[in-house]
Amino acid sequence: MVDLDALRQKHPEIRDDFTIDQHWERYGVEEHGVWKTLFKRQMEVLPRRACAEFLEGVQKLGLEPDHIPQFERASDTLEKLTGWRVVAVPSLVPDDNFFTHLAARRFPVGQFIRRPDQLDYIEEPDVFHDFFGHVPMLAHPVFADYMEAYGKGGLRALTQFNALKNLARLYWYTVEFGLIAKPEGLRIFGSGIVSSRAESIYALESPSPNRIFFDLERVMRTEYRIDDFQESYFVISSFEALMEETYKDFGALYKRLATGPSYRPGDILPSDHVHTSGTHTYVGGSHAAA
Ligand code: HBI
Ligand code: FE
Repeated sequence: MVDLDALRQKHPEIRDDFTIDQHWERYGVEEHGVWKTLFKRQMEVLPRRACAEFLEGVQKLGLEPDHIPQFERASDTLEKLTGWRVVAVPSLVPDDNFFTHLAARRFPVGQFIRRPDQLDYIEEPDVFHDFFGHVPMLAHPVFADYMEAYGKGGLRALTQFNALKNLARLYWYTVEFGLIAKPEGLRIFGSGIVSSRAESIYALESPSPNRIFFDLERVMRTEYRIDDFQESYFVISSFEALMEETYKDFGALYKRLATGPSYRPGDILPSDHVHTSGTHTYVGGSHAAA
């Protein structure tokens, strides 16, 4: 949960919408050095692993290898492409605030960057996870539409239905950890994967995880873990197909989701359209031989 007092303590200038000023001039050599190290590592593993749309986004935004981006300048470029802007936030913001920003085509990006001893994993989204992981995909018009629709859906899920949990799963298994099927093979678009060197390799090449073709209700019933690699990845056929999903009747869907099963992250169901089943798979609930 977000501790509002601590946040206001640390960022007295924080605004009602939880945005702060980036103060780009305050980043020191060490912080730009962490960006430089992470950027270089990722650009070594992402060609032939990240989808072309992500790599094109990095290029269109003119992301510099050696410096943390200037949000205002990058937003001017991004806004011309898809109407999105980036706003600086201290870290996680409350759900309703997050969705309100997305619905207005503003992407909240953590202003801080992880320390050199935290290169492989951090709990809270920092500027590298948020900007390098999320912002390049916002340069893609259809994905940019999906993210706005997600924000609007999030506000509805919060206010009209008690369906935040289901919607958070949809975000998790697409925006954060989504894969896409391309003629040349599976490619990554999820931010949690593209901002992690180890998971960029694991998600596509390890025999361990399941890779299951996307189904909206299946994803919204599937739990997820935040502290380890994913046990299952979901595969979309195109960003257009993902966008089409948002036209479905979510009211009826939420009603169905209020009852019925939730699935464990590693489950594979008889109804699943499986791309590859992992070595740890629970087939139909029983523990398959590893
Ligand atoms: N805040 N800054 C930030 N970034 C997020 O990704 C984020 C958030 N608050 C809430 C939230 N995500 C989740 O509730 C959604 O993913 C559902
Ligand atoms: Fe994220």
